[in-house]
Amino acid sequence: FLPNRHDLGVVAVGFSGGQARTNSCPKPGVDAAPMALIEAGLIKQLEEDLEKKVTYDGKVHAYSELLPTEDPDYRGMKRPKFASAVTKEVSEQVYTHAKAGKLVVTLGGDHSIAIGTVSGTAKAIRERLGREIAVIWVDAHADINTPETSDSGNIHGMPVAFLTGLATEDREDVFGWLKPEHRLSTKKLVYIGLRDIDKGEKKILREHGIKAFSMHDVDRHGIGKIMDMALGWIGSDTPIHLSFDIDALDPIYAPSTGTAVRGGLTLREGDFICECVAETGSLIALDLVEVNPSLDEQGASDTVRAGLSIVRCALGDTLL
Ligand code: 5AB
Ligand code: MN
Ligand code: MN
Ligand code: MN
Repeated sequence: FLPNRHDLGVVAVGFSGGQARTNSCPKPGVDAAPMALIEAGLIKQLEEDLEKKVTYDGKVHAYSELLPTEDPDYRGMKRPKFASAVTKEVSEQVYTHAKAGKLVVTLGGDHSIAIGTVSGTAKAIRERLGREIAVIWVDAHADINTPETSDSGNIHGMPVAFLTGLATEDREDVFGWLKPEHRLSTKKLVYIGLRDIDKGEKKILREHGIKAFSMHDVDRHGIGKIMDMALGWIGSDTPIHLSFDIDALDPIYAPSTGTAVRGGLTLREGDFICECVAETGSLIALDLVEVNPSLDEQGASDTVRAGLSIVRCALGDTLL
C-alpha cells in the first residue's frame, strides 16, 4: 500500500514568514536553504547514488504572488495571511505527489510549512488507502503552541496545534482551509529530541497524553530503545510522515538554524532515527526544515551537510 520507494516527489519551499522577522529579531535566510541543499548535491545524490526517480519542478517556490497587501497580527499571530496562503499551496503540492503514490520530500523553509506538508499527506493517504498517517516530529521544540499560548506569535511554533485541531479558526484566509481530512490525531504523533518546551505546550502535551521522547529520555534509554518505543507506539504498517527540524541536532553539528538549543542529538543519533524509519518501509513523506545558511556562516556548510545526511538516511542510503 505504500508509495513506491524509488519514486520521489520533491518540493522546495523558500518560505521564512513563520518565524521572527521584526527589527529586534531579524532572521531571514531560512528561505535560502532549499537552494543550498540542492547546490550541495541533494537531487543529484538522490538520482545517482540512491537511484531514485525524482519528480521536481526545478523551482524553489517563494510564493511571492501570494504575499497579501496587508497582513496585520491576528490572535497574536504574525503575518497570518501569508503563512496561511503559502501552507495551503504547499498542501496542494504535497497532496498531488502523495496522491500519485510518490514519497514526498519537502525542503524548507521554516517549520510552519509542515501545516502544508502534513495536511497534504494526511488527505492523500486517507483518499488513497483509507488510512490515518502517523507523524514523527524530530525537534528541540514541540511546535504545539496555539495562537493563545504562544508568547512569540511566530507561526513556526504552532504547526502541530493547527494540524491536530487543537487550534482552529473559521477565517478561510487564516488556516480556516484546514478541514477534518487534513488533520492528524494526537494519538498518532510522536516527538523525539525535545528540550525547549513552553509552559503552555507542556500542559497541552500532558492533557492530551501525547507521546514525547525528550533528550532526557534519549539519555536514559539510548536512541535504539527510543526508536523501538516510538515505532511501537505508532504500530507497524502505519504510513509515517517524518518531520525533521534540523534544530533537533546539537548546535555543534547544526549551528545554522534560527532557534538553536544546546544539548541536542548527535549527528549519528539524528541519522539513526532516519535509518530506523527507513527500515520500516512505511515512510510516505519527509520534511527537512529550519536550515538557515545565513546564520553562523562558518557553520553553514556543516549544517547543510547534516541536512543532506538526514535526507539520505531517511531514504535508506545507509542501510545494507
Ligand atoms: B521551531 C517557541 N516555542 O513558540 C515559540 O524551530 C519556539 O520550528 C518555536 O521548532 C520554535 O516561538 C519553532 C519559543
Ligand atoms: Mn520545529
Ligand atoms: Mn525547533
Ligand atoms: Mn527553529
